[in-house]
Amino acid sequence: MYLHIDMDYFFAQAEEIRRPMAKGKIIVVCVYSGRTEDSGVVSAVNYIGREIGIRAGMPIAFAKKRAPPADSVFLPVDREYYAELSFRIDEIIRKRCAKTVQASIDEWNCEDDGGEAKARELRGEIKKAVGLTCSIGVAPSPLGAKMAAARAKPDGLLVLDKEGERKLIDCSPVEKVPGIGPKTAAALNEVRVVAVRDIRKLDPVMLAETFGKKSGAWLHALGSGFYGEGIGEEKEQEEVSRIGTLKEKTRDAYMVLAKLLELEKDAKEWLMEMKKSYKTVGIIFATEDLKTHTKSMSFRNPKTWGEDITKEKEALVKEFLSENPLEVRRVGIRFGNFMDLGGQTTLF
Ligand code: DCP
Ligand code: CA
Repeated sequence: MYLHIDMDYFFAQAEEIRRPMAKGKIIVVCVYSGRTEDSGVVSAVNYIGREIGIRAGMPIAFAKKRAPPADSVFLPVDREYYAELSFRIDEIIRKRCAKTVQASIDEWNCEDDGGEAKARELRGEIKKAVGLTCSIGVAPSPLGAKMAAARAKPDGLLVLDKEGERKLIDCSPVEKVPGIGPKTAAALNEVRVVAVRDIRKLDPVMLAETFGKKSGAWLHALGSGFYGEGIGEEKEQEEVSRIGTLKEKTRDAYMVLAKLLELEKDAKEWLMEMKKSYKTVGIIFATEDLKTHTKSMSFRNPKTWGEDITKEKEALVKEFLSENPLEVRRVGIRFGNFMDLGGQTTLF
């Protein structure tokens, strides 16, 4: 059996438990861009907030229009705190499930014979040790488990046997299936495929022609009730980046480079801790029109965190400024294409 564990309204619940006063209020966790007081987007919202239509991804100003000020709390994201909670939850799960893959900051996939009893134990232990609720799906396939967890939300548990899993997936609208993106869903809707079971009437050759061989075959299998197995391997982090907002919009290369130096120090600390060297460096620019651009370059030989890359950064910044006439609002630095020190490439 597979278990899928998904924390409920994770960032917002994390804020709730360290602010007992906010219990019962609408909690909106925000990524402030710093441009004006309310510019930025909603990152997470609790279920009371969702009842009045506040959603992740929505501009903060929209959310404020819906939320009565006396009953709501708007907070900035505190990623380190959430990462710390995530780490503690990860430990609890790994102690009880040998085969575990963390799928995101607040989701885990496990292969475990404990089924329902194991899921109850996990929900209890996580609540007791960390104070957070989660929802768990248990099913014969990883996809079924994930969809069962979504159905069980919030603070729920749904256990499916083969037949229950088939029913849930068959009846699900295609856009609700993890792995089917909005474009694929729209294309399927166009040929009157609304629920997963409708995919069965499509010709597999046509599916392969429209969506490519791999996705076409996957869709055909999905429609026919084959959901695949295995929770895969854990992915290594492939890059590290740090992004920050400039004190003011600027086109001054030295203002940009000063901010980059600060961000670079932080990113390089991570490289040092993880004992990685890198072969590519990229500079990210967010211009006043809210577009993001990246300039990057690769080194023939891997660089360690101790090596100076001032010249390269300067060249990238100047190149960008000469090509783009707009002012820069935010900048970032990204290191990628890692090698473990010792020369072994960790990727590919
Ligand atoms: N997140 C974000 N921006 C998004 C979506 C999510 O910053 N557009 C962050 C905040 C979420 C966390 O990732 O708390 C986990 O994402 P989920 O999609 O699992 O959403 P929640 O945990 O908030 O809610 P749910 O109870 O529906 O799982
Ligand atoms: Ca979640």
